[in-house]
Amino acid sequence: MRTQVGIVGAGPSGLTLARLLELEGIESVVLENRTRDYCEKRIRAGVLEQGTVELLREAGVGGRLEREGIVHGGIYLQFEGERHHVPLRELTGRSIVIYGQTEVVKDLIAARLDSGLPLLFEADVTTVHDADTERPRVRFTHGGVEQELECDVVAGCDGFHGVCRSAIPDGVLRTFERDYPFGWLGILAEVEPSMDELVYAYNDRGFALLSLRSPELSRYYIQVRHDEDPAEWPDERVWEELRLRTALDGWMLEAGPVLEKGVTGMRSFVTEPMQYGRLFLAGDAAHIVPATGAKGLNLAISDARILAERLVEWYASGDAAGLDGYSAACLSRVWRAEHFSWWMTSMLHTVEDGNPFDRRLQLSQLRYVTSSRPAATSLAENYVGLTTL
Ligand code: FAS
Ligand code: PHB
Repeated sequence: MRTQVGIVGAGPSGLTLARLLELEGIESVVLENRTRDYCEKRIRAGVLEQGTVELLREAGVGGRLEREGIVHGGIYLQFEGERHHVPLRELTGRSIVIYGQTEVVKDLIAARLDSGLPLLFEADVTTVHDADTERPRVRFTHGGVEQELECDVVAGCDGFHGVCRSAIPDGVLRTFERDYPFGWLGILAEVEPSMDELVYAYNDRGFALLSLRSPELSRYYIQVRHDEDPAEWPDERVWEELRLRTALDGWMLEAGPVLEKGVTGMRSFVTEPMQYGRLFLAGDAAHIVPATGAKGLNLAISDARILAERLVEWYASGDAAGLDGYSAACLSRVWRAEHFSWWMTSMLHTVEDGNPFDRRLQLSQLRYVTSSRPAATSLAENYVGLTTL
């Protein structure tokens, strides 16, 4: 089998890249080791930056997003019994759209299949060979048969646990990481959201986040230990803890049937460079951010946009300068998102047996960012996504 661009992974980065290349007449094959159903049901992100929405619309996959996406002009930071509005649109002229990653993936898969272009599910990539030659090759098994895809270029869009990053020889990559002593227990509940916009709550008991997926579906999180067992959190306990952490005079969180529950770890991770020869890493394969800043999905799609632009330029002109600069072009945005995600996480999460000095710093930061317009603007422009970097 042969193609121009071999894409490993049918998550947001791989599917967006495939779509953008298709629009420019560049061939690709997408290899995904899970089933379509698994990919479409994997609950992850929920917040799209305005730039992400515009890209999906321009790529011709934004129809349902336009109809069903919920536009928000702000978020709330809650602490010391008060809920403070951060007016994102007023401060930056930009807003966010609430639209689940599951829906983005469904729309991109549907477009790919409608185009009749190759997207192989249950195709497990085992290795990437000769990435430092002009004929890199991807080995995978599909239907129990060992196969090989010869490409001009391989896009490693296979997430943090994929195989593409490890195809780069030792000594080439530098990794930078930070683990956090906590994670998030998230629930998807069949109940009308109890708030009009997202609420990030700082509380002595731990962080809580109130988000949503639709007017009928709420998406709520509480900070837990990084190795917490969801089995220790029956629904009643989750609702009680959510209420304790987000209590407000005259307001009550409405409970409802829990459809899904899971614990997500928190990690900051970057690998540099994001390329080796003809292998280019995009999305979680190259970087991970704690979800507090709502950046992971948006970064993945941003990488895909940058890689697509440079591949189009290379195929059109033969000039590899753009491709050679892919990693540097991504990393400035990646590190900005890493810092913002770390900053939001550090400001909002309590540490068990933490130093009281640190808690005073957190409260001071929260009071400052909700009382100073320049400080609130800085948070807002990072949250809605920086247009220039
Ligand atoms: P993905 O991990 O989405 O996709 C990689 C794909 O490659 C997967 O489909 C995988 O099956 C496939 N693959 C892996 N190995 C392969 C192999 N060997 N062969 C073939 N295919 C292979 N971000 C936010 O902004 N907000 C959130 O609330 C949020 N919550 C998250 C919760 C969880 C549990 C996780 C894990 C992540 C969360 N994220 C969140 C981050 C998440 O949205 C990622 O940033 C986003 O999925 C990145 O997209 P991709 O880079 O495409 O990687
Ligand atoms: C979500 O809706 O899943 C969500 C929203 C904002 C975040 C993280 C997750 O910061």
